[in-house]
Amino acid sequence: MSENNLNREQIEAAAAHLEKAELEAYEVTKLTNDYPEMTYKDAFDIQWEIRRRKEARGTKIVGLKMGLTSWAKMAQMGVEHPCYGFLCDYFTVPDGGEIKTDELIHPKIEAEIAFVTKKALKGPGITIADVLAATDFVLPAVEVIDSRYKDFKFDLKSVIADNSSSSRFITGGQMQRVENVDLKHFGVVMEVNGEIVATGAGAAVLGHPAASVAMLANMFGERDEEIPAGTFVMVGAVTAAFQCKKGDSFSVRYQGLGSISGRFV
Ligand code: OOG
Ligand code: MG
Repeated sequence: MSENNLNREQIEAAAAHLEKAELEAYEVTKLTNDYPEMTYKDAFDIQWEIRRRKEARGTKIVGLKMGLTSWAKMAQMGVEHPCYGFLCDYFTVPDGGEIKTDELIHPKIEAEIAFVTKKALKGPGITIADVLAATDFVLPAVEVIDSRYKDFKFDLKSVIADNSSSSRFITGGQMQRVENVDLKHFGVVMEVNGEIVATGAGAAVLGHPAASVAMLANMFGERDEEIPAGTFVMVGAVTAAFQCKKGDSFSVRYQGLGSISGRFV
């Protein structure tokens, strides 16, 4: 992995700046405008510093996510490599629940699938097979992303520093053992206000959703971190994300895995 160009003070200042924008729901310019020299290592260090700040205040980390793992998402955002982020206790919204639009900037919803691990995974060298063997069960998830950047526009380093736009998520539907789901072929239908806005299949995520968890374990390995047993991991949106506004309701149906719904209030 690349080295740092930013010093510790700059990393802490950038983390405080982005976290404030998240907590108070306002837009900022993308971080590479402020720090053109920042490296990927700096970007990840800023994300991990945001995580450290939250944990120090008692926030619990309840899972991890991959982002930009489908061509639909990479094309939509103009970014050509996946990224990861962490999920906090206060990000959770119950299935069928309400998302408070005023707490967010310009939210979009994403249809995802999540893995729950039963064994630790640590790269390098983690494969789809390792992930399947380490998976307790899979279940549907909907992510609400909310980039802190103006007009939802960014580059890869900026989005990594901003915890990969993580904001809210819903999980529910039917859990399944991996051997009972055709992970590549299962279909997903996303509806907003009763109209279908996107459809997709599991294979849209890096060819196989488990490849996303493997990539996460390998990226974590570069920092000497592991994905602990019992971790909830969202693999990234199967389709392009869909922008929602106050009053919108949505429902995502997952072939053989039930559905998830919610409402922006
Ligand atoms: C980055 C996060 C993308 C996904 O599932 O692809 C993401 C973004 O598009 O803002 O969570
Ligand atoms: Mg996502």
